[in-house]
Amino acid sequence: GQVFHLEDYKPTDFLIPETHLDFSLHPERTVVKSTLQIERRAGVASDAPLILDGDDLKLVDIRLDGAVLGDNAYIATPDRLEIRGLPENGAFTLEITTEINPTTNRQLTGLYRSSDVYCTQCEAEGFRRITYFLDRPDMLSVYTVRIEAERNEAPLLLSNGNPKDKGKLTNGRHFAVWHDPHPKPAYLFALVAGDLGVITDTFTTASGRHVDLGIYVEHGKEPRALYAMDALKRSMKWDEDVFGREYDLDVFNVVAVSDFNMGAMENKGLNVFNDKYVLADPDTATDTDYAGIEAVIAHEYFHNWTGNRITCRDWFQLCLKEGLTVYRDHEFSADMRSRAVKRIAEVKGLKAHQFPEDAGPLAHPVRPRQFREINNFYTSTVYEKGSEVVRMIRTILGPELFRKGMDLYFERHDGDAATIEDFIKVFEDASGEDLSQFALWYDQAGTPNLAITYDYDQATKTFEIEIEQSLKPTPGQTSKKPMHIPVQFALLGAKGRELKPRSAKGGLVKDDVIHLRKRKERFSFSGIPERPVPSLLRGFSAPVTLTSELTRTDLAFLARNDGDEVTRWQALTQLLNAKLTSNAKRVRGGKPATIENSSIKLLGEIAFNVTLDEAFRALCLSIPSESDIARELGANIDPDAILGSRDALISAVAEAHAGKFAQTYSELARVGSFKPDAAGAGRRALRNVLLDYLSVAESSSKRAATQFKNADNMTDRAAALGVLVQRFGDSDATNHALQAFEARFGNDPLVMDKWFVVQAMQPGNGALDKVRELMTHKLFSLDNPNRTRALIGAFSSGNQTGFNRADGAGYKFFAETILTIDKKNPQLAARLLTAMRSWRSFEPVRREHARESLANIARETGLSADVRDIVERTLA
Ligand code: HT7
Ligand code: ZN
Repeated sequence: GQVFHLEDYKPTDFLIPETHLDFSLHPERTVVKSTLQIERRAGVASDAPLILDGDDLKLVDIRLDGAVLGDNAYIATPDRLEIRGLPENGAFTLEITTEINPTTNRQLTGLYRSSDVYCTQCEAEGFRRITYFLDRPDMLSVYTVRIEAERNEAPLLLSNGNPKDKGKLTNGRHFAVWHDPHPKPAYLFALVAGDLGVITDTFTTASGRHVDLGIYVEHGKEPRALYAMDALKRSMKWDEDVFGREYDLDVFNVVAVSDFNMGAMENKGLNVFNDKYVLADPDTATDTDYAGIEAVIAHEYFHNWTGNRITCRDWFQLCLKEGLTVYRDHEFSADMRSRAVKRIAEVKGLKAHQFPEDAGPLAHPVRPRQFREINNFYTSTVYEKGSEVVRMIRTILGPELFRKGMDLYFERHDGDAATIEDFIKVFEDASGEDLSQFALWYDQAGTPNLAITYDYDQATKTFEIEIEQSLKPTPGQTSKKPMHIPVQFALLGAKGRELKPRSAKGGLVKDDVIHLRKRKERFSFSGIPERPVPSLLRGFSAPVTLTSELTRTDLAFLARNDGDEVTRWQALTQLLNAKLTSNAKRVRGGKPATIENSSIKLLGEIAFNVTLDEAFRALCLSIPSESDIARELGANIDPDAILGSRDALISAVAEAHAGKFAQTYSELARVGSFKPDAAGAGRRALRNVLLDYLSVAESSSKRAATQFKNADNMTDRAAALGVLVQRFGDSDATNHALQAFEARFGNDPLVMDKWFVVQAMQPGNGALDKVRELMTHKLFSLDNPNRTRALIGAFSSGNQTGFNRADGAGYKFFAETILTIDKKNPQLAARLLTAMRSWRSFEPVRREHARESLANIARETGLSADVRDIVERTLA
């Protein structure tokens, strides 16, 4: 396939200042008439052809300035429309009519149908599946859209911008006209038509603009959209308060659909959502679901400024809108909930998803410089590491200069299709700082490691920290330059008291931030009265790994005393990981795991420390997952040995503290009625980790079965079901609970996804047959991304032992399934396949099975560009 390069960027020869679209909707034969006002750019030769993008299109009619074009004036293929002999003066009107079939469109890009609702997904290159166009993000146009459809089939007709007109037609049809005054790229175009229920509300902006809000969902599900509406209003207010950004249209609509490739889409004034990120009530949604809805509603809303008003010049700049918008939604959630707990969750997510991406064959820079398939670059690196890069700018400049830079960005680039260079420049201009070295974060792939050594001199009361940064080669990048890495820190004395240095020498230190800029640097702090324990990378101030000389005693000290919860949690995790990895090696070598009392004692202290936030205690008590341990090991991974090591630690902790765990578990039950707030979620999280420990200590499914039966909310119900399946496999208690869940929620596919996930995660060799069996369940379908992710995605990326079977049967099944999915939905297939990116880290037997299954996929002739790109890079 073709490779696209950042260096090759060239502006278009033509502009399309105005776009009129006229849709005549029909399930199989939708007719789209597009009327484009086109202008040749100054300086472009008058004989330059106009070449428009298409994808799988059927051209019905084409006219230039009202006259039908002769056959030799243009060349049309399904993927391209080329027109020559354009008017000398370079300004003309082009009318293009295409016919498309939304019903057979199972890729879920372009115009498709989801449960009889017509909807669109145009990012990144879906608009070209609707009509021929200059389908690239720097082609901004003002859109007017007329939609016509059967009144019965589609009483609701929505598009971007403000409603302008509507009316009845003959033959049971009707129409609506929408106008969006803000010029936008085609990827932000949206249309929704169908029969949906709605909840409405209003928001008045700081300057007094009255905005009508609507959230559209399947009839009967309206009450489940109330939380999303609340989150939307809070997001609108927060963006005004924190970034000074107001909404700019008369309406803001959100539509939930059940077939969607990703989480949601920020189309101007008409966000389209995966219903998973809209629908919630206590009975059907967990605390995690509520937090996800709040975050995604905010994320898509925040795109209105970071993405829509200021968009990307080209797709290489994707992190310009995604990294920044993730940063903004993280900050929003931190303000809505507990900041420290939110930050730890982000760090866990980054380490679980982005670090392995950066360490494997799919590693790429936050701003890639080349791609074959842009859909494969909606990655954790672009999104989450992209957000970390923005956070580091704030850490380096401080909050005031960061805000000044953001204000300048909005002022200078409103209405632009911008680049990362533009973004960095506003912060340089606002602060006077040189960020050229910092900009390497956008270009160099891989996770830097900081190797740290310390030296304390009692005589001079001086503490020295030496840091050496290193970055391993990644695909296409063999040598790396030193980066500017902000390391937030404190020096802790007895009981965690912060010791303030009298002065700092050596490398640059400003306030509580060490600015590491050389490959190796020494930082020397004077006036330190006692040997301190350094608390480094506070707040996880940079996406790096640390290798430090801290002893187990130092780590335990930090886990007990650090005033920064992130480093506190990090120290505990490091202690546990050391044990878990060494035990995994022992178990693989046929030796029993060993656990020392100090870790058990430490975990107990945290569990029962009522001065700590319950959510934080829950995070600390959640032993690193099997994939966390695998990542720490890095090579020669044996998932069965890892499970053995992990279970040994859980059993030891559970047995040591069973009595007090039981007491705390009971105390936490008195929480009153369900509220999806941070405090309630924290209590439930703690209680549910304790449920797992207690079930292990008591060797009984009774407690989990009782919690399952009595739960008045989905968080507690799903957690109990998880414990039953994970700990008590095919027991009567487990089967009984699974049947009860199905009997109650069997008509609600979104809720049943939890039932698919929990079974796909059942540890051990039995999971594969279970997954095969569940694929025949009446609710299961490979056509639906949520179902597919729930079963195939959870199995392949969440079930370490079940998927990575030593006999390779998990990989073989997965490869076959990927090929089936690829024929329907290449984006989904490619994304699922990334579950195999760390195949080289396994022990030799599994590694060989994995390689063989990947090679089988690669050998297939009819592969999509999406899957071919992933499989070839994974094997390279
Ligand atoms: N900007 C949106 C990305 C997206 C997407 C990309 C490719 C294919 C389908 C898609 N659906 C949504 C989502 C976001 O980051 O807000
Ligand atoms: Zn986004």
